[in-house]
Amino acid sequence: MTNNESDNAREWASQAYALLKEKQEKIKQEKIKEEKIKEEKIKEEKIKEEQIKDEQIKEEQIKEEQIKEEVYKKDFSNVRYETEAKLGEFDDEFTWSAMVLAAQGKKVNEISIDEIDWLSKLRKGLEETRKGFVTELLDKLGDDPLTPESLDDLETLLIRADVGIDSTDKVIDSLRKKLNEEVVGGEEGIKFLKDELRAIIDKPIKNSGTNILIPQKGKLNVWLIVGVNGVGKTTTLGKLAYLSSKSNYKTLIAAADTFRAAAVEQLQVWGDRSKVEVISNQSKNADPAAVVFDAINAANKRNSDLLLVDTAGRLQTKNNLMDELSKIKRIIDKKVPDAIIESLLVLDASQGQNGLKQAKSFAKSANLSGAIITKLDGTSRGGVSLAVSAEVNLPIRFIGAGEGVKDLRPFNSFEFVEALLADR
Ligand SMILES: Nc1nc2c(ncn2[C@@H]2O[C@H](COP(=O)(O)OP(=O)(O)OP(=O)(O)O)[C@@H](O)[C@H]2O)c(=O)[nH]1
Ligand SMILES: [Mg+2]
Repeated sequence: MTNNESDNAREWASQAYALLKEKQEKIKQEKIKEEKIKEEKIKEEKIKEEQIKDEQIKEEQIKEEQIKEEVYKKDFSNVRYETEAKLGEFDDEFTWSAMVLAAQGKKVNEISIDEIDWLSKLRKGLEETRKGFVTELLDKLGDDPLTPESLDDLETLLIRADVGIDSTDKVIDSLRKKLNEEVVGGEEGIKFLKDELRAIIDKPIKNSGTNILIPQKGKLNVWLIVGVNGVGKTTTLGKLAYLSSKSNYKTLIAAADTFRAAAVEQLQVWGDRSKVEVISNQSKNADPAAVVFDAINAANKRNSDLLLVDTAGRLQTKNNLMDELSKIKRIIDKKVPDAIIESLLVLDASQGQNGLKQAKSFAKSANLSGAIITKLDGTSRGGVSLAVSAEVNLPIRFIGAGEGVKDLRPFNSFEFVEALLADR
């Protein structure tokens, strides 16, 4: 190759190299471009997928809300749907509730809106009872020292408020004794009265050895909810299911009222509300004891802490009702001999002395272990709670003051008496 030829070849090669390099660079750029487009596409797809998911979740939530709303409407149009308690005004009611909590040793940072809400409800619920008893009492007593005549007035008022003859006698005797020993001012008289009333209610509670009824861990607790028809058994059971599942006890409901047609659906609504399973037997004239049998099997399988049993309030005859209860108890004893059974009598406070009669007759044959007072709201007969303690010797375990799911609380004699005599 001549020099000239060689120069030409190098020039050509260098041009070819430059071209190839350019080509390679182009391809590289195109690849980068392609990669970028791919990445963008993947990103877009991901965003789309997430949007679809979000929409699906939203739709499901809306559906769930609709189902809840329908279930609620089905049978309980009169029952308020559960809402979180809200802090109301800073008023007398709040101050009173906070003071009642403080008097029981609660610290400022331990008070909850739920507790304040309940105490307001209790105070409002006992308003009618108070009107017919305390307001008049305070008018009569005034701020003057107690006299034998004012004691006579107090006696009449207590009896009128369905406190019962035994408990009234007890309170009046103690006051008379105190009056014989010293001068008792109006304010002091009220304080003494509160102590006496509390002692009456606390006596059966203390005798039972259990201050507050809660399910014992590690065993199956079976609470039979009994009482005559219409007193609020099913509603109370629903509220108990809510309280207990909220307190993390594994809870189950047995629909053993097979007498009333709609009883199972009514319970199912409460079960849905508190997310508690209801064991039932839909067939006509199912045997209540058989439902309890199934429920105990389910409770054992699920390792439940508490089985709440709804029972019938009315059967063909009263004897049938008592026989049914004994049969249910026998089944429980046989299947789970170490179960802790509580037979809780539900009493409608507005039935006053009639309720007391029911309590006495049930106590004789149904081996009761406690009472639940319902419908304290809007009755003037809240005093009957005292008669149940004094005359039937039953510890009051819960009280209900309304139809909402949160309108039932463990019974607290201090709060009850403070609410009963709330004007002072
Ligand atoms: N105001 C008020 N109403 C209540 C309360 N507890 C129950 N009720 C209402 O009393 C009515 C009867 O309640 P249920 O729970 O069905 O009574 P029950 O004892 O199960 O009735 P039967 O199954 O027919 O024997 C319902 O309308 C309840 O909403 C309460 O504490 N306050
Ligand atoms: Mg019922």
